[in-house]
Amino acid sequence: MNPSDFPAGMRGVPTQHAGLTLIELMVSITIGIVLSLGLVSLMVNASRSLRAHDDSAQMQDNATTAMRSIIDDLRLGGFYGIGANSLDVDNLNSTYSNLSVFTSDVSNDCTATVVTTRAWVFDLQSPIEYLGPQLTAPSKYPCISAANFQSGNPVLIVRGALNGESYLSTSGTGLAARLTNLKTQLSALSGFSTRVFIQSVTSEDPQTLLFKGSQFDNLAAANKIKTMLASDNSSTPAPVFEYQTHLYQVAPCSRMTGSDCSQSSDRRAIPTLFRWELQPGTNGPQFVAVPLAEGVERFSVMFGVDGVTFNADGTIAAPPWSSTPDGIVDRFVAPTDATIPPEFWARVIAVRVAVLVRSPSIQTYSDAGRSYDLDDDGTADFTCSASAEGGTQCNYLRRVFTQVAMLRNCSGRGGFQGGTAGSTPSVNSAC
Ligand SMILES: [Ca+2]
Ligand SMILES: [Ca+2]
Repeated sequence: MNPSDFPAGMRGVPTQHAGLTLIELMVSITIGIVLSLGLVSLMVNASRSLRAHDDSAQMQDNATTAMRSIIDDLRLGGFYGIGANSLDVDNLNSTYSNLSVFTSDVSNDCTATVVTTRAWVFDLQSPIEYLGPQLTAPSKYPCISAANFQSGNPVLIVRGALNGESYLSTSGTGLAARLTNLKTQLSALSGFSTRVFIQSVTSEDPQTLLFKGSQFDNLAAANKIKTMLASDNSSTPAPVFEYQTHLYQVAPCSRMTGSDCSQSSDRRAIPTLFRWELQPGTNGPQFVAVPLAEGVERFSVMFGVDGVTFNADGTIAAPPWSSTPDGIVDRFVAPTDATIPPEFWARVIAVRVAVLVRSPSIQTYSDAGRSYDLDDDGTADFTCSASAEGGTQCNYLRRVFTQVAMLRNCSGRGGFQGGTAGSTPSVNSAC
């Protein structure tokens, strides 16, 4: 038979169906699995790296917020208006005794035992209070409960016209019209009646006036609102500033409820830098804790002093000091003395703030046993302990951020006024 005798489909090369052998099948499945694993691993890595990147950016943001707030406040610490003498204050020294001295008006005053004659938040003679550098518990400040305090941190308090915004009335003719205009500006602020304002001028005695918004009309009627120098314009009220007291502390959680900082559904167990501040309250201002920067585990404030004498062990020598300030920082210190002489603050011209920030989320990375040095003295200020926080304590990214700033405030110009209440403050006439 010729091949042409076969039907068309049966002609030529014998037919074989090209299927996969078992070996080929196994090889292709293996390749497929390897490729899939590679892809999954790539995606996981990309996701991890994205999260680490997000965390890193958030850490930077939190560090910047923390350092900027502290430095800005220290720059304005002790600034009470355009006058110079904060030691004699209307409303506080009973010079004008028919007005409240605020001792009973402040909610949660964080009263410290050093102040007996006035609300602690109005201790104008102490523009800065510092307790540190690494406290176990801030028992001096009863508003901070032990549960709400992350040990190993200092407490920093700054007082003054801290937002720096002034209210000045020059429109209208005559004092009465300008006072009306001033009141209009101030009363536009929410909670005006229980906000606290400060005003000071060198031409009056006492130079400084501290008042609640609700007292404005009575003070104006009694001719107690400070006016500018007579040679300038006695019919112009002196600029008014909002008075603030800020207290910085680190808490183990991002939200405080009462005295409890333990973790619950609405509270994150992430260390957070809090700033207590005066807010309008019911009868007067209330001192409340506001979360400022999450992830801040430790902060350190070192004061750059000029012309302070130290003992051999590094403690501050008893004043008076023989060294003369020359405008150049001699050294940065974080005093451990419970009582810092008031003269010390008059010699602070710079500040070095450092924060140890941890990432918001848990990472695969572990820094168990790694140490962090905030004040750059070669001694660890924080070492990660793997056993803490259910064993997750070391699974965070951590970084120390540092910023140094000169203080162009009263101190930078030659001396803070003030000191601790009851002591003789160091007042520099150039300030
Ligand atoms: Ca010096
Ligand atoms: Ca250290």
